Amino acid sequence: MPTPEESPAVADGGVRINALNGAASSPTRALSAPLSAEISAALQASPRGEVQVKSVDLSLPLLEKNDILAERNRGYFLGRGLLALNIVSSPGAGKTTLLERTLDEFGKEVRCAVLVGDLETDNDGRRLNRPHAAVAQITTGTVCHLDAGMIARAAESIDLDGARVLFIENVGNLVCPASFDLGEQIRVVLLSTTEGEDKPLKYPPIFKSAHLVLLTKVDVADALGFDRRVAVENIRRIAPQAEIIELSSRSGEGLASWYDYLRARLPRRR
Ligand SMILES: Nc1nc2c(ncn2[C@@H]2O[C@H](COP(=O)(O)OP(=O)(O)OP(=O)(O)O)[C@@H](O)[C@H]2O)c(=O)[nH]1
Ligand SMILES: [Mg+2]
Repeated sequence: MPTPEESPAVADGGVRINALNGAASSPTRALSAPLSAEISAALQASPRGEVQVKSVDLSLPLLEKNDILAERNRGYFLGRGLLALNIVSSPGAGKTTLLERTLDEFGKEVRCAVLVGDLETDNDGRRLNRPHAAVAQITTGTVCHLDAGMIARAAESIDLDGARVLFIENVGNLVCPASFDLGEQIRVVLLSTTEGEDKPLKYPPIFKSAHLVLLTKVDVADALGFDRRVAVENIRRIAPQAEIIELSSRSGEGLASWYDYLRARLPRRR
């Protein structure tokens, strides 16, 4: 039996983090260190876990604990020159398949790391395990989304040196992840042809929060009678702010545009 110190998995309230590849040699606790005494005390005193961070005349919004941790993550990622993407979709829309192919192609040119969340199993973490990319699996137990605290601990568990892109594959769910900022710079929402053209209309919050919408599995659109034009119209109606790329991880259609999108957003090297 490994002692808790030897075990790569970190348990906390049912959430487990397992660095499958590229484990950090000495986790720094740079991200998951306790919040300042002042903020912790204010969060504890607040029945809804909120803190008013500044003076009234600035009318700053109330920040919830997740937002505070997400801002810390964002600063950390930016400070390291890392492009962090939060990849969300309903179950089975093709997140892991896209990341597998992205690691095999784009990942050979630009060093990437992956954090992947699921309620149970490390199947996706294993699928994404490559010698050239650090990967950690987060199993959330009953929680239907990742949060900024989980990301902080998982990011510390792997060696991010040299990485320029951090892909975060969220738990497959089109509702819960919408309200949890992870500290990403880019939120990517997948809509697959197997789900139907109307999903942006039925689940608007997640699409409204997207920087990029990927219409996936276009190789089977015709066979399914899926109307790509209608789907794109629905996305534009709900999420006019988002860029849209139509792609297939199977045929390779559209992947060059996805890689160009990533390349164009890489932070400058420090
Ligand atoms: N035809 C086709 N099938 C695809 C494509 N991408 C993924 N699939 C299939 O869709 C199924 C689900 O793909 P995953 O990549 O596991 O989906 P996911 O979004 O990671 O699923 P969860 O992590 O469970 O939410 C698998 O059977 C894939 O082979 C694609 O571009 N075309
Ligand atoms: Mg997956």
